[in-house]
Amino acid sequence: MNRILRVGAAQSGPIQKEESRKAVVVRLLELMKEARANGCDLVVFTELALTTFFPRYFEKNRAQMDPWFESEMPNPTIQPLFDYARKHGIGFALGYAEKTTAGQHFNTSVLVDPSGDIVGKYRKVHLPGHFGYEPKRRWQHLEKRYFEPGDLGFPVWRTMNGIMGMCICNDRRWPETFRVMGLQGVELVMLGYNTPTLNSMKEDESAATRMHHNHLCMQSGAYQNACWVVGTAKAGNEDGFELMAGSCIVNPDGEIVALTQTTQDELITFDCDLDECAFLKQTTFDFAAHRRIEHYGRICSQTGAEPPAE
Ligand code: CDT
Repeated sequence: MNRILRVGAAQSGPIQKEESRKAVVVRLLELMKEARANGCDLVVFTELALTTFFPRYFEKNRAQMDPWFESEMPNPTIQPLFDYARKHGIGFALGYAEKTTAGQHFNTSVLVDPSGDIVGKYRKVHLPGHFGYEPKRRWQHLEKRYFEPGDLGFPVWRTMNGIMGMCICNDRRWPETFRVMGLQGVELVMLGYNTPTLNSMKEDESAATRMHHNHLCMQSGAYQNACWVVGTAKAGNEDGFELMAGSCIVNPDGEIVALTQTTQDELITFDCDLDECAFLKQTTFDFAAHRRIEHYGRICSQTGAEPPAE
């Protein structure tokens, strides 16, 4: 059986604060239509794909932020995306802000299969930023205020002829994210990101260095776990704040094989052969043969660095 999956990374350009979910879904549908015209089997949308990146706004009363969240998925506004996917047999991954019936808030992504069913859900584990207002920052990044850390771990799912995983934005910077999925045989990891072009705390860090970090972690995650990685940005100027683009598809050798060229809504595609994961999984990264877990205890017993005494 051929396991070539034509994958689209559907980058979003900026979404302004006033832009309605309905208007955003029209944009996402346009990308989905382009993906269909290009023969895609699977489309990866970005993190918090339905709204502006609202964690940049400080709100003392956090309940006031609830309008940014979805309490159902799908819901009538988002349904057209599910309907289109089902009608044309295209799977997709979509990031959104989730409010549960118990009142919990997560930064979430769902994986929808080509029959339009949600087959996977992931809740962002590594929440960057801070909880309170921090005037020393050039802008705020309040994910720790508005979300709880994900409670689902890093599951993978057998669907679309492969083993699929998801993570979200800051998760890509942590090798543990990819390794936990690698240990479940993951073949394709999908992620969306909203990453400021510059550093709010370090004025002399260049946009090029930050783009290097962006790609470095996805390329190393792909290579070290012998899997495809699809990283989809929300890019451009939201409300005066620049988000980087650089959406890409990375092969299991860690090479970027498709890359966006703009900071707007833009689709890139690639035929990802899931069988290409096998060689590295069976040789250099044959985990069963080569990993030395007797030396990895600190990874799971210690959070912060503990340098030796001076
Ligand atoms: N959305 C997200 O996770 N963004 C972070 C930027 C953090 S800056 C405080 C990222 O790692 O790209």
